[in-house]
Amino acid sequence: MKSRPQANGRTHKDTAETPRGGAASSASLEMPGEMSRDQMLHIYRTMLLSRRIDDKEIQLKNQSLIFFQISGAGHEAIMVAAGLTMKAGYDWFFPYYRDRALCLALGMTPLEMFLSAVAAKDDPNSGGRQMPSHWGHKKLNIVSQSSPTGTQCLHAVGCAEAGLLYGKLKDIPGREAEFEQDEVSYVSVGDGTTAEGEFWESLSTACVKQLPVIFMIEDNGYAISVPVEVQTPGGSVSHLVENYPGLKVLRCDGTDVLESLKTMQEAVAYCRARKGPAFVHAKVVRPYSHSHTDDERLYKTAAERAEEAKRDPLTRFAALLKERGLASDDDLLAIAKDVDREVGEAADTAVKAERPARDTAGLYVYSPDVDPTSSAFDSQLQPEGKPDTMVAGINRVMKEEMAVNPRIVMFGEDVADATHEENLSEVQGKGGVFKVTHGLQKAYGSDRVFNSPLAEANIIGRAVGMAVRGLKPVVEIQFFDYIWPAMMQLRNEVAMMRYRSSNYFSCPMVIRTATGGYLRGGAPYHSQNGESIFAHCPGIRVVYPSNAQDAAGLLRTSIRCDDPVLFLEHKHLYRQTYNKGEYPGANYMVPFGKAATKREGTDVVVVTYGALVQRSILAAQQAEKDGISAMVIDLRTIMPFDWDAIAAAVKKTNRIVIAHEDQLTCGFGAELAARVASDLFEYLDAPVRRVAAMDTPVAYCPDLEEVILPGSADVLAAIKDTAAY
Ligand SMILES: Cc1ncc(C[n+]2csc(CCOP(=O)(O)OP(=O)(O)O)c2C)c(N)n1
Ligand SMILES: [Mg+2]
Repeated sequence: MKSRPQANGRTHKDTAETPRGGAASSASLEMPGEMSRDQMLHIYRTMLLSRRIDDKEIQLKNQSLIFFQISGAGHEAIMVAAGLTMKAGYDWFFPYYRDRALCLALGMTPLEMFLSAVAAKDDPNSGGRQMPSHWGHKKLNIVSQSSPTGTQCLHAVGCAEAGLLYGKLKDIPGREAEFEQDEVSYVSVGDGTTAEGEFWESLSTACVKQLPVIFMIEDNGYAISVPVEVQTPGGSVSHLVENYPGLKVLRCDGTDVLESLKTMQEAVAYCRARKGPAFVHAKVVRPYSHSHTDDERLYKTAAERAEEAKRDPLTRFAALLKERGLASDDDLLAIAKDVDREVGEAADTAVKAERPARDTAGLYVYSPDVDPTSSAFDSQLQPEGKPDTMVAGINRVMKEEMAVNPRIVMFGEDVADATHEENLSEVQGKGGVFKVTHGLQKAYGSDRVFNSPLAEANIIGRAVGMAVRGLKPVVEIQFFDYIWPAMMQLRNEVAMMRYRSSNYFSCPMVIRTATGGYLRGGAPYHSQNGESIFAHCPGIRVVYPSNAQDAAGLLRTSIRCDDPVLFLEHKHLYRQTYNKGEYPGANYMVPFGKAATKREGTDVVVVTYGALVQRSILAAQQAEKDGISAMVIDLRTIMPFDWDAIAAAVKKTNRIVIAHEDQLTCGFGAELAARVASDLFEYLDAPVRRVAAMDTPVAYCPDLEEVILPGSADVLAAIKDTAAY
């Protein structure tokens, strides 16, 4: 196994020294009782460095030289212990904003922290895009941190799974460089964050799969002003998880350095030995209020605060060093002076550092390297066989792409043929509620195609953790109607990973989901559309095919491109005869943002996609009988959408109807109509018309469904009105 360089250029396997700004490295760390004086003083120095960086940041904030401050004060002992027992650039880290001392111990420098605080161009955390104390460092394996509490838990689980998968998936070229045999994933949360569902989802999967994840709970007793008993029944989260199978539950006073070290060594050893996940419940304090905008005197009494102050890890450790004769007051003063010098120099440098150029604001929403709208993704049809359904085309593309790309992993609810593999010799296999993934587990095994728990955030969050490590998750959300538990992951993690980390991290994946109505009985919760909601999330591509060949070509582009893609599969279109097609070939791709002209016409253009394509074609045929020549354009992808095709059609016909299945208000048609009105006003001879569903849920009764969803007759009426205007 290759050992990767640390931030300081050395490797973990050959260094016994301290990364700059950090303490003794894990390689040289003794059991707490046997540590040398130097090691003890290094630990003290790292803790003090962390505190003094916070102090300096508070000063800079008061001078309006930085724009946000949140401290790691009170958490330093357990954080240094975690940093010293784990290995930067070897283990994986999903910290939260209190983990400054962890990052220092791992090798992040004070300058790198101040560069983040001032929003400098060369900030390795985010290039000035994410708040300070939201850690990210490519070389150290600290994965870019967002702000929603708890989302990171599922990433750590997916990351740990990725490590194990790299160990098993022998066909992945160069996989040896992607993992370490005994690597561990670390994730930390506060006591309040343990109330989030994603925390529990991650714990479940870590235990189900016995993953090497360390869950670090930094319990300072408060979530801003809300005390722990509001979050946790009984007030102790570690008590609640004691019966989780395989989970090593450890508790410590996280303000006590030696106890913290001992606890972390036990946790890390357990995970390295592949015994399962570990849970460290560390009791800490929070002397600086929640953040610079909070004043804890508003909700904590003076007595409570005085009591907490006694547990300040820095004063405690200083006292211990003196008690053991390891340091005098003068020694500690000398360390403090040296720390202040280092902090002062780093802050001065950062304040003068270059900021990102204004014209870079739009960079890294999508991959700067792979452009799925380019001609590289435009290939010729090589049709073969008899016309087949959309579901068959999608299934075949996945089968072929999994053969070509051994990094693809597939999971979701019911996507496997059978979780009980031994049944597969006797049964046909499930392969999805719509059979879209049928046969893939049989073909590629249970490591690459498997069932997830019934938890949508779990699916997407784990996929993030895998994707940042270079696996390619192609996951399924069973019904679009149930995508909402994953919305936090989709909007705030999947969509933003690349942007917020300034392209240091990305999480390309494909999220397939069954959408749409016209099922006669789909009702409010099996009929939903909502592409406009995701078109409003910069960072995600939104694809919506209407026929078998496009679905195949667009899915291949989705898998081969380097961005997250929401791939909307219309349930009603899965098995229609009118949209069948011959299989378009094993390399067929359709570029994003390239519409298809389904019908030529000169009087009016219908711009549409999804299930409204066929309905619009029928309407156009009908209009022809009345002497109206209607053109029909299928957008095929919503984000990006083919503005050039729309503009050319409007310039030609001077009249436009926009037709989609989703509700009218704030549907994607609203965006298109606004754009046409603003950019093409002088070409229009009639108002822009929209055809869409009523602004209601889709009712179960087929008669009501027919009224609610737009049909051919609605499109025809709009064509006629527009043509006659
Ligand atoms: C999902 C979400 N909800 C609310 C917030 C606002 N918020 C930020 S930190 C915080 C409290 C977190 O408390 P805890 O987990 O105990 O961590 P601590 O700050 O005490 O270390 C809240 C409510 C957020 N960032 N994310
Ligand atoms: Mg807390």
